[in-house]
Amino acid sequence: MATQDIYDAVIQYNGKGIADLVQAELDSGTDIEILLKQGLISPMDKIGQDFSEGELFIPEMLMAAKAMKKGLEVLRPHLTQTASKPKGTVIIGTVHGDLHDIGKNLVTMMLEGAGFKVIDLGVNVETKKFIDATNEHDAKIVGLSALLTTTMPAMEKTVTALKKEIPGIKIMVGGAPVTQSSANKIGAEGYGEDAPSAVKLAREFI
Ligand code: B1M
Repeated sequence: MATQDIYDAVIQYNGKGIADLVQAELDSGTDIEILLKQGLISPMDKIGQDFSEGELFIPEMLMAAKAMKKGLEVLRPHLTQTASKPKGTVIIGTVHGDLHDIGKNLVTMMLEGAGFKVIDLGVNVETKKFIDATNEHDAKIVGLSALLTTTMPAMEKTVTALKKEIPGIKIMVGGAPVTQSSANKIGAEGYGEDAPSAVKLAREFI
């Protein structure tokens, strides 16, 4: 199974070889979703597990993330290409205090592929920046990502402020520690378990 080679490249922090492996797998006709899940997302779970168990540390986690991102870049044109007219604007970012961006980048690519214009504010984004960007671009949807349990309060703070400042705004949230129930609790309109469900939600909002 060639997706196994991609998995191994991430686990072995092989940022140099991964682009060629992903390209070869694409050329062989493997479904992008399978390639993404088995080759690129699944090893990050293993990396996280090994980190929790003290078997590897931040530098290794960072190297794996870099390798994964290089693989994702090869998929970018395939995920973002769209023939449809812009469906609306989505403001997206990782909440304040949180530096994880791989999942958010993936959601961004898939939203673009589905025809949305996405303004990506990056990581560690303050509430005010979300509000200002939403007003500036007259966006109707905001997407918030959080990967740490410790940054979920920042997510709640941003949701509360956005709803107060911009009545009618639709907010979707996602990231490993976020659940449907926590999304409901903080007042977000939608919870995306993964990037395709974020796209589904954005379509429903429009
Ligand atoms: Co960090 N980290 N990390 N980390 N890291 C996790 C999240 C952790 C679970 C690892 C672990 O302990 N098992 C753990 C959090 C524990 C917790 O809070 N419960 C953790 C920790 C503790 C930390 C530090 C605190 C470590 C330290 O310093 N002691 C530190 C925090 C830094 C900070 O943010 N302030 C830290 C740092 C880092 C790196 C910088 C080294 C690196 C990030 C690099 C980068 O993003 N550029 C990193 C990494 C790589 C991880 C793991 C291993 C992988 C994350 C990832 O990219 N996954 C992660 C373990 C894990 O998640 N299993 C871990 C792949 C990605 C495609 O999945 O982001 O979940 P994900 O996105 C998915 C869905 O969640 C969803 O769709 C995506 C695609 O399907 N989704 C959305 C995400 N956002 C969405 C938004 C939506 C909808 C869906 O709508 C808007």
